[in-house]
Amino acid sequence: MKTRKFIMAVLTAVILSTGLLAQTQDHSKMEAGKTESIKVGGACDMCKARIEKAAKIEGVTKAEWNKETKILALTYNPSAVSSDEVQKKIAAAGHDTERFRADDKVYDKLPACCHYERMR
Ligand SMILES: [Cu+2]
Repeated sequence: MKTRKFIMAVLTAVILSTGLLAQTQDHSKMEAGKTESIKVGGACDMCKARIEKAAKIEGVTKAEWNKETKILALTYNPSAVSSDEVQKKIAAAGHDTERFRADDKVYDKLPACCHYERMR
């Protein structure tokens, strides 16, 4: 009888933990995802690397900038970070975004190949 009780206890524990796990996964899925397309000024592959590096702050799960369209595909957790915060970081790295203009001093220091057409 003791063994049977033990087995029941183990089974209950397994079922409970599976349930908890499933919940956690759903939860993270819900929080993982706001995706936005943001226009960011840039010119070359060095810009791409710089923009994406600057955008990848905490709460950002994906940042991919397209050299041709100048669009940054940004996926982030809205409860951890805002689009503005990310855009400020990008502007601080020398790249104009839809909402923030990069500091001229920072822009001037970029390599010549990175001197894109200013957006604002
Ligand atoms: Cu560049």
